[in-house]
Amino acid sequence: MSSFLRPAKTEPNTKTAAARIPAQAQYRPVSSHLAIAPPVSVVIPAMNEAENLPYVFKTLPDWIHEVVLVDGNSTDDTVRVAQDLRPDVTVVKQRGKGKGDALISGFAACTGEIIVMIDADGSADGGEIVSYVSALVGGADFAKGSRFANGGGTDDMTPIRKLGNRVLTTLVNTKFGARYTDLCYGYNAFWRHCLDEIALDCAGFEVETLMNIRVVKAGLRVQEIPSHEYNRIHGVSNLRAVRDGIRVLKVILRERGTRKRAVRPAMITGEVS
Ligand SMILES: Nc1nc2c(ncn2[C@@H]2O[C@H](COP(=O)(O)OP(=O)(O)OP(=O)(O)O)[C@@H](O)[C@H]2O)c(=O)[nH]1
Ligand SMILES: [Mg+2]
Repeated sequence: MSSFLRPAKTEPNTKTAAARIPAQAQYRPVSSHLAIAPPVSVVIPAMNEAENLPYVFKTLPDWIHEVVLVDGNSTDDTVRVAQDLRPDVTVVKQRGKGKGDALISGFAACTGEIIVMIDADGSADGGEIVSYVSALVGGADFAKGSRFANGGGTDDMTPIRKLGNRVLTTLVNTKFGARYTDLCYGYNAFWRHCLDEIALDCAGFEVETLMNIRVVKAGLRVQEIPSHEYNRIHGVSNLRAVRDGIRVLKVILRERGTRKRAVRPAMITGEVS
């Protein structure tokens, strides 16, 4: 049997995620339990993560289409280690500064239909990618990781960060009519068409918040995926709770609270907005 399968024919309803996939897309089997998957690009922002990359790359499924590593002008061996581990890795040299700037550059370099964003510090398990992809193939536009949905968890967050995240999550839910359980989390996946609808324009750690707000405002279908965040393996966090919390708050206050609701063809189990 060919390892490439054509997607099943869908009704010509442009509101469904499946209807937005190019007809010529070629799908690869994932496992005996999940038949097909569109090409999946994994974007990894990395700044001085050479010691962590072996752990991260080891967890990535072998059926992904490509890995795009966005190097934040690392002064260690981040790029060389990535290329040694995976000779086919696409390395993007970041021009500006910050995680948001890195992700925007990385997304632009992706050639897959589905884009997964995952940190390089060893806190995320690439084995969860199949859950994200399943949600997207099942009809969601945006699969959003959550450490606080049933089945999720975190070893990494301090009580003060949990409190800050909860307050900011509540603020976004109230202002934008979302039902998120986790706002500031870097493990998410989406169909590439989402990029046109959310037009990202931020530089720092507020990027996830901006994405989460704009997907709701655009009326996209969001499904939360329970995810476990492990401790960073080596090195120290680049996040500063107060500085970056204020940046997140500014984004929330700056974005208008009006929502453009799309007509939905069907409800999805676990849908949150
Ligand atoms: N390319 C690039 N990557 C960055 C930049 N800032 C952070 N990153 C990466 O973004 C990911 C998340 O950054 P972390 O410093 O772990 O911050 P965090 O995960 O939000 O915070 P912790 O939970 O404390 O680890 C890591 O893979 C970093 O290497 C940057 O300016 N450029
Ligand atoms: Mg981290």
